[in-house]
Amino acid sequence: MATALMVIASITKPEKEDSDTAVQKRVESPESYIKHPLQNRWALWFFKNDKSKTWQANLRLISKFDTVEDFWALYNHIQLSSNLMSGCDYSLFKDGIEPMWEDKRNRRGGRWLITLSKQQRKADLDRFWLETVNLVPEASARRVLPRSPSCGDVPLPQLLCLVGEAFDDHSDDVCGAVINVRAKGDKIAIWTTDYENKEAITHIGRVYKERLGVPPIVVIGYQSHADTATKSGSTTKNKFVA
Ligand code: MGP
Repeated sequence: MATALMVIASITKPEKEDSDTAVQKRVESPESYIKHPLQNRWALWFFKNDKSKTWQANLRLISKFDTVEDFWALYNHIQLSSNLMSGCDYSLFKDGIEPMWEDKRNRRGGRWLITLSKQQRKADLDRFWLETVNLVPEASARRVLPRSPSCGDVPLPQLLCLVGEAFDDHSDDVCGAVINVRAKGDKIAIWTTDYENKEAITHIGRVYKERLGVPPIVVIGYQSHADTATKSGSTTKNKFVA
């Protein structure tokens, strides 16, 4: 009997050690099961141009997220911008700010606008948008963004390894980002809260241009929403350029 017990003990003991070690390993690497929090919760909105409805009625909230992992789960679940019909938009805004001029955080704000040629839809649109939305939440990420497990084919190796604080002390000025898919040429913009905050705006514009890899010779402009909403021609005057 004693021998049988000893045999059983010697068979079962390593198993117990294995499971102890496994538990210990799990405790030692919380990175493997704790999601990476962002400092802000973000909301993704979709706009579909239905001419029978008002502009605001065409705007729909898709989902909110506040971790890096949930951002990627959402990003990998939705259509790439280049596959959307013309007239559609995605907007990614801090939770609590609606992606429209009328929101109190946008009323006195403006946007850094990237206008793309028709040819750039294929070459640049999706990677510019991914870089933009990474830049926006990343500005408030508490830690290094882990690489997306399912985005190995994203053609921008640097974008997933960027460390937070993209806009340094000026991240609070960022309200969100918008992509407009349009037959005449697509647009991507970062919206900020106050067109008089020159320091924040110029810093954000410089970092944004650099991150997108826009050549120095190409000028990007910042326009107030008030000017955009009341423009009479096809262009709005720039308050700042980068
Ligand atoms: P748009 O969708 O920003 O650009 O604005 P688009 O389609 O390229 O048109 P363009 O005028 O820049 O050449 C199109 C129209 O949508 C605007 O003229 C407004 O009528 C309406 N619109 C756009 N935005 C961002 C808002 C908004 O924030 N609030 C309201 N009320 N209407 C808006």
